Amino acid sequence: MKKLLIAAASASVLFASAAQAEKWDMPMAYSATNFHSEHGVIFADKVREYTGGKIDITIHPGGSLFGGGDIKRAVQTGQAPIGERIMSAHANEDPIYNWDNLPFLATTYEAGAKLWEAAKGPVNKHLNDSNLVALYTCPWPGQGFYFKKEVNSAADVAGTKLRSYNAATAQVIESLGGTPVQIEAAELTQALATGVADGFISSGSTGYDRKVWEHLSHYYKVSAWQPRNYVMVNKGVWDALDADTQAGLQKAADETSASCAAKSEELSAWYYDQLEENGMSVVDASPEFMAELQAIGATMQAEWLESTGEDGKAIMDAYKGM
Ligand code: PCA
Repeated sequence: MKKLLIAAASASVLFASAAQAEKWDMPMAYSATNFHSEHGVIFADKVREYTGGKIDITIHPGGSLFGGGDIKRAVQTGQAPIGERIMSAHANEDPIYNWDNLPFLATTYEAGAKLWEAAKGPVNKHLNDSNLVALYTCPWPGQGFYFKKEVNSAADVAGTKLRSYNAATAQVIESLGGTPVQIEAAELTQALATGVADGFISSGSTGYDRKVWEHLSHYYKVSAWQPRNYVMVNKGVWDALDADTQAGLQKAADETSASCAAKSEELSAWYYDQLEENGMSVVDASPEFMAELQAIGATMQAEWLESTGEDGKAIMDAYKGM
């Protein structure tokens, strides 16, 4: 009888803990070995720890569960409770999300962190209105240009097909006289191999992940902005959590955010070295090309302020006042 009681008691404990654990699938868009995805794994481990096992997240990197372009909708509609996406890819729906893709507004990690501090409030308001809650953001290294040839000015870019990853990169490419082709990082190697694109805008990180030295020869650092990926939760799912679980998730998110940003900064020069070691020329852009890009950046900043009204102005004023 005693044995039976013990068995029954332990079965009910088991049942109780299994019933408490919520299993969350988390789609991510970039390679499993990329530091963003590796931090997704770190985040999931921390969440298990800080929620006492209540939330059990499984990471699905490389667009394997939902392609990059589908992740926001999947989380908004509750098909996935949580997911990661480059935030500025939402700018085709709402220009506010372009806050971190304005060329030459914030070009260092320090400036990028300040800009997010300034942008956080208004951006979170827009996300909440879309049924999303941002848990953490993490910057990519500075953005530069990949080509198959030497490029010294916009005249050399004219007529080339360049891969874009959001509305802002498409605008930069068009302003340079090139033709933008929107392609997910996961499909980039294929696009370069088949001639769908002859180059692209990105950090050293994505060039390294996609081994683009097999198809391209030149990288111009420029480093004009540092777009951020972010991890979002469906707002209904978030609101249904008790306060302790929310606090555990947020603590995991805050720690992951800090370590992911530090890793991004630490790796930025290493990526350049890897591109060089694999035969690419990695250099600063010519003064002429830089001046052309700066003019494009100034136009994009002015247009963004116009299209985002009060919220954009609040972000810009807060940033400039820091
Ligand atoms: N890599 C991502 C976005 C920014 C970056 O550095 C990409 O190219 O898709």
